[in-house]
Amino acid sequence: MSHTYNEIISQPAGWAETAAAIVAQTAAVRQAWDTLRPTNILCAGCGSTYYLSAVAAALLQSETGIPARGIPASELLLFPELSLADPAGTLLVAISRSGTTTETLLAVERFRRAGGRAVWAITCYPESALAAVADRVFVAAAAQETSVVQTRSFSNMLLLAQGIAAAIGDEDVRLLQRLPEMGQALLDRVTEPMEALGRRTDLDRFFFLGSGLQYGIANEGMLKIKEMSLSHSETYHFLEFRHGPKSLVGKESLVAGLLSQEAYASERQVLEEMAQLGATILAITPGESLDGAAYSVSLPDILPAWARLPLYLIPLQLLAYYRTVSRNLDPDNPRNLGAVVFLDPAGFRQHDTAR
Ligand code: F1P
Repeated sequence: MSHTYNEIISQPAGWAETAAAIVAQTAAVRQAWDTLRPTNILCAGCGSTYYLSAVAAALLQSETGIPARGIPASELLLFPELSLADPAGTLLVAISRSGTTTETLLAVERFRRAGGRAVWAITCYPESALAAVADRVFVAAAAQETSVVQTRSFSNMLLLAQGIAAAIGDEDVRLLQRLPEMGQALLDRVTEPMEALGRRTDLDRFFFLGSGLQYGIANEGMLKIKEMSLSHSETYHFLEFRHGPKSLVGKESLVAGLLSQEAYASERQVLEEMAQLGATILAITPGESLDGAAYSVSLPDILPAWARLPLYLIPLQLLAYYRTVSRNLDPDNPRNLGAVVFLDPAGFRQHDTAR
């Protein structure tokens, strides 16, 4: 089997290691936060780790009540005035699997030059350039992967972000240690239906809907099926989908909804309307399966919303993987992509003096 497949199915084992590591750091994280007391938080990454930054920011704002934003590292690098309101009061959480992506490293430099308060890094590589320039480093070493596309690296770095937010918010961080068992049960339960869905040759347009904490995860699902299987895919907040994008929905469409408990009724309504327009529905929902959805994956609802997030990734990764192999593509070697985007820093020097 491919590296990608092995990395997807190995996630529960890695989650056990990562969850134990972040639980052990709970007191240290609380103390570091209490010392820092930032007025706002910026989370930044690229591609998958930009989407992870969106989840991390939502988690941190919900747990701290402090304004938190998730942005592409390139936005902080090129337009710092649009994201840096109070550098001296800002905590930057820089997220990078490799810890070597040029935009992310230059964004940290730009943040420091603007007088940024502190940099916390989330990465899979403790010896990386990003780790070297951060004030505090959170490492998911168990999640290092051979594949270009992120799967277990994403979910393990997500676990770190969850643990950090939960520690600051005085949540029971140990709940994260329930995920490995739940993740394995989910892999066992959904592999077959996701393979069947991935092999559907009548579907060629993919929409991923997520709101609140799920929006960043929906984006990651969109990117997985795009990067691996070369499929047209888009992401929207649930209710935003009605405001124009649904014009594209038809019988060739899959609409994958990552439902929440808080907005369940409103989100389910959108999926029911899209089914009426001919779409095939994949509903990933906390608690009971969604009646009427062609494919429904129920997640354990005994975990709170902040803790269950990695479980949404399992069906989305499997769907992308099986569509890729059904199209005789190699998930380990996605077209046009490399594992890390390296750029010439000299090309950004003009931004050093400006502003
Ligand atoms: C980020 C990145 C993404 C891309 C893919 C591979 O690298 O290159 O741009 O979407 O997921 O990872 P990193 O900064 O997280 O190492």
